[in-house]
Amino acid sequence: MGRSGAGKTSMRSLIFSNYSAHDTRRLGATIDVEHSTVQFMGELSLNIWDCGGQHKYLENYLNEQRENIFGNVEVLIYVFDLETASRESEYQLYDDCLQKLGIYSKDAKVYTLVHKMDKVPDPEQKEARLELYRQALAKRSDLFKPEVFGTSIWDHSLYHAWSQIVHRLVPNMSTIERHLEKFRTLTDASEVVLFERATFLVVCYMTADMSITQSKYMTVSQAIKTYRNKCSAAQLTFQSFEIRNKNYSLLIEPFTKSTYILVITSDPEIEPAVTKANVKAAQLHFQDKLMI
Ligand SMILES: Nc1nc2c(ncn2[C@@H]2O[C@H](COP(=O)(O)OP(=O)(O)OP(=O)(O)O)[C@@H](O)[C@H]2O)c(=O)[nH]1
Ligand SMILES: [Mg+2]
Repeated sequence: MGRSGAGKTSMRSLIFSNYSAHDTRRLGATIDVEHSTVQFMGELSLNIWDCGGQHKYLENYLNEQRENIFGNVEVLIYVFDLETASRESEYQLYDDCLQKLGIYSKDAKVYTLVHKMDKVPDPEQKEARLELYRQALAKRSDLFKPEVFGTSIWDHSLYHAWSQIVHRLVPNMSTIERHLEKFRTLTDASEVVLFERATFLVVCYMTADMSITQSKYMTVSQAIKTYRNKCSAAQLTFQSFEIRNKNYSLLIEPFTKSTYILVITSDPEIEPAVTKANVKAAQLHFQDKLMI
């Protein structure tokens, strides 16, 4: 949800339909609501409602269609355009949406994305602008405690936000995390990451170094997705990826039906062939036992 031109269809197309950031310039305004269903992590079906943000549609969502639009919502993603002409009217619309959500889906989770952050190149100013939104939004939504992310289709910030969103939707996440950590320790890997196959969003990661944060892997998501699009434009298929130097070896391989795995080992004694054999050995376990 969000005003026309905020970037809703662009982000959906980047994450779920292999668009590049450049391709989004061709998108027209969304007419009414565009429904799509994507399979995610095996059994999970995501029903995405991309609600066109032109005034006439917004009026309709908040009035005649309110129960249809705001009923049975699991997650509402509200997209603010950083460059909006009138922040007050934007906040008003946001309040109206959350008020309807409070009536029809009070258990929904709300994420607010302050989008087009690339328009503010200076990192300090970026953070200051985001903080303004955080403070304003914290005052407004007492029923929902929205998480606020700064995003842009031009960098990995969009992958960061969407990975957080879908992470919460995968039902058996804690079991997957436990098994991944076991795999990591058994194979002496320093870092292991699972990516969803189609979107390349980070599903979960395990690392020996607790100071590593998820954003490190978002750059990998963005890079691989971009590289994979380039491969398919050249009618080639991306298979796997390997780097080896004196400090570490890194491997990205297809893993289960719905995931890719990234394994980093820092022990020079461990040959990449051994890591590959370990990945193969774990494949069936993750696929059959965890159904992913
Ligand atoms: N600079 C910049 N432009 C963006 C970004 N995301 C989207 N855009 C541009 O914003 C324009 C509008 O994007 P859309 O995705 O069609 O907007 P929308 O929210 O779906 O609009 P409606 O369908 O009318 O509600 C497009 O030209 C995109 O290329 C971003 O992160 N940064
Ligand atoms: Mg749209």
